Amino acid sequence: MDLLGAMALFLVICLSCLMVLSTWHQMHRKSKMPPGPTPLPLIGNFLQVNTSDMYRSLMKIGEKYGSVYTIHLGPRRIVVLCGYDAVKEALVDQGEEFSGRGEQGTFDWIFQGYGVAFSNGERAKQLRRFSIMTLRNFGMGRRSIEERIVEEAHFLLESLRGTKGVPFDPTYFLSRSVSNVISSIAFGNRFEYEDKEFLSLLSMINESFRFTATAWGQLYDMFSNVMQYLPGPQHEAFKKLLGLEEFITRKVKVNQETLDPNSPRDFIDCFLVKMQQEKENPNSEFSLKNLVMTTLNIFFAGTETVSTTLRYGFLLLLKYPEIEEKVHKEIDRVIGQNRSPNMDDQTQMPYTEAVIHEIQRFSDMIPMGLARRVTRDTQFRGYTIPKGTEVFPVLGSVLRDRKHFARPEVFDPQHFLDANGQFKKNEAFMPFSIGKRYCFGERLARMELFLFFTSILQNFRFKSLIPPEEIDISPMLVGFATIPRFYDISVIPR
Ligand code: D3G
Repeated sequence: MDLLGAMALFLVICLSCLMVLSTWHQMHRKSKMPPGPTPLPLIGNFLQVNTSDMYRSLMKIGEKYGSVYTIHLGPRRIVVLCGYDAVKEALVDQGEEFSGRGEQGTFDWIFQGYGVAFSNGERAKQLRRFSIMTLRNFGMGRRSIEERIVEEAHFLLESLRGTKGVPFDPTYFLSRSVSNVISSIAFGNRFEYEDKEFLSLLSMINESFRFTATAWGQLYDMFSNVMQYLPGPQHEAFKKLLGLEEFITRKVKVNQETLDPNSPRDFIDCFLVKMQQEKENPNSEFSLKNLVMTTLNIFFAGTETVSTTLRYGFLLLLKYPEIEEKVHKEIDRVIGQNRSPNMDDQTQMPYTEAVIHEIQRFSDMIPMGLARRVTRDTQFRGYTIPKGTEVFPVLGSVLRDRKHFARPEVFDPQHFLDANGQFKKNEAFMPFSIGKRYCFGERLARMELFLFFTSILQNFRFKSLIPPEEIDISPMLVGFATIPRFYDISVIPR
């Protein structure tokens, strides 16, 4: 054997040893991971899940492996947490370790790790702190957010009156009003309901949100690294997200040209001022890219989640007119017909509060939560989860936890009422998630739900085209989001 041959042989032996060692190392590490179905190379546990019903697939696998298990969705290795105990122990008791953000393929395509919602580390921290403070300041400003919602509710009532009892799809009636609240904060102004650009933005949001709930969207979340280069409906969703980004980029330019640092008009202005203040700080995350992406996060999340919840809620009231009737009674008793609802009414209206909570519980807006990631090697329930591993806090499994809700599959406001008809809190109510990355729009969202809901029901009763028995309240799509079926409703002045 010549020298070259000997060296080649030596190299092959070295490489083989390395491979054996690394496999052993991986298996050793894996053995401390939570158990789970054995993955195939490249596709992981793809064959064990149904992309048109990921939530149920995950729950089924949980029945076999327990409430904490490991699954491979394509190349993604994910620790799945089911039920109140597991989710709470991870996200709250070990809050810091579970505070990283995981992947969200469809949205990552545009965000690329920028913006407050889909970022990690120092970036997420700085942007979150700033966003919370700025939203709070707007709430305490000369015109509080509550007043803004009450005013917007009047525009909504007027538009509903305009339907004159004729049945309609409520989707954009609701999203225009909900979106105008966050638009006032983000852009300093509301849109006219007939504004063509506004309607086009709302359809971009609505349709890209729906895409995340489809089987194709779920498939994309597994195989985004390949599918981003292949043709398919994901590119329609991307186009819509790009349209939203372009709109916000234009808004930012206009604000830059007209900025008065002494009187910021909106979220964008506040961010621009912060950029100025931090321009000498090399660790600052206050960049144009983060401004556009954070504004897009707030605009998107502030529009679609609340309006989809309201849309699902009205479908549920069409199904259960006796529940609608009880809400009417409480509104008449507490608010009457001569003034608008306000947030002080909330504590006086336990039944309405219970109904709104039950709508949020039942509609389960983000069933698998936004994916998290452990920020360091993490000990959890006797397992070791390596730094960077993704985590699904399955919020739907908490909202339907048998230990916390008597009839989890049934829409029943009693879930939030005690024997005396008083509002009863439930620790497993966490549609906004919990822990370090819980939804910071929660307060705003709950104000909007209460004020829009009570304003509409103070002024209208609902009429269905089909008898309640025939209304299907099961979701049309469940993926990243839960999407209710299409329906028409007519609203009759009371
Ligand atoms: C979607 C797109 C951009 N930024 C945020 C979202 C989103 C959807 C649902 C939630 O965030 C959770 N609040």
